Amino acid sequence: MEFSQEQLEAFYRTMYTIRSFEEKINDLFLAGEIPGFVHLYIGEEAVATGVMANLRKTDYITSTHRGHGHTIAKGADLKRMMAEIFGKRTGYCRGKGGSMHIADFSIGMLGANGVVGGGFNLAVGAALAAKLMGTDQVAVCFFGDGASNRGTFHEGLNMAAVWKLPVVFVCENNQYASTTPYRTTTSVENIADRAIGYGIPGVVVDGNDVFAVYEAAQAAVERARSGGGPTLLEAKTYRIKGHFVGDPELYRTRQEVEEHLENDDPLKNFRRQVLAASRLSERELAEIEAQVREEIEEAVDFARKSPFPAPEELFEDLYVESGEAACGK
Ligand SMILES: Cc1ncc(C[n+]2csc(CCOP(=O)(O)OP(=O)(O)O)c2C)c(N)n1
Ligand SMILES: [Mg+2]
Repeated sequence: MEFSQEQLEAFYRTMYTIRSFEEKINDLFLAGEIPGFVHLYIGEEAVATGVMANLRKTDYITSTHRGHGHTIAKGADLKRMMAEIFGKRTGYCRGKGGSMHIADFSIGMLGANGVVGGGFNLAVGAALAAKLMGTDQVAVCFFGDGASNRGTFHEGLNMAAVWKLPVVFVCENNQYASTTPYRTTTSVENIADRAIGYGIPGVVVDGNDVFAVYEAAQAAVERARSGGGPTLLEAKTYRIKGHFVGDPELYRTRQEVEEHLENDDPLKNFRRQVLAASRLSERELAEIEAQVREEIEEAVDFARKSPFPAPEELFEDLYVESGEAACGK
């Protein structure tokens, strides 16, 4: 394991932050404190963590309806995220966007997206801008197995390949698109196999292993940054929770979920590996966990104490003025 102590701690801190932030969201949603709809990323933490550890603050990402993990790993403020999910005025979109619209342009986070497959052309556009302006920024597009069957996937990959744009397409294959197993809707064994059709590299990686994701993403990001063009990276992972909080999950058995929990939980995998290699101790891991839990409690407290937007703010921030962004100000 050639990772530094600092890197190992950072991996665990990010994965644990995503996990506990979302466990909290799950409980608060069930307690009726959170309005709207929430889709949890629990089980997929190694993907966002391993990819984002290769990015700079100025690099771009596009996200999905399941976007909390991407947003946290890109370095967003937990208080503003929590407040937005609560629908409060201090949130990223002043409480008018909720879970599926969190964006923070100041850290290159171009937005969660309620439109499945809505991120492809945003990422391609951001990468085109970077190329035209001669910066060495990279854009990473996160999307699901279901989104890979939308037309925007094919349009985005083709254009990025033809113009050799600095994009990394990261498919989070969590086995399901809502209630539908990906094998019943997808024409290929691996979504990464579709890269052949666009003349770009297609790579399959174990999405439950943060080290494997980090290494695969490193190669793809370097290739994009150095002018080599796009890569399609498929991270095989598993959605441990329902499609949304409240999903009755009639399309899979409890036994299937339990098996994945035992064998494929990225946090458990990480702990097993670092403890076996004596790289981090139980005590060091517990210290990180305690710090993270405190931060999350502070975020919940901040969100609870924040006001809701006033009715007269309803029509504010609907239109962008002078090129200024409405979200992520
Ligand atoms: C264009 C569009 N079609 C359908 C939906 C409804 N929908 C929301 S999530 C989802 C499944 C997406 O599956 P996948 O891309 O695998 O992402 P996952 O939920 O597994 O993370 C669907 C069909 C939508 N939001 N947008
Ligand atoms: Mg999916």
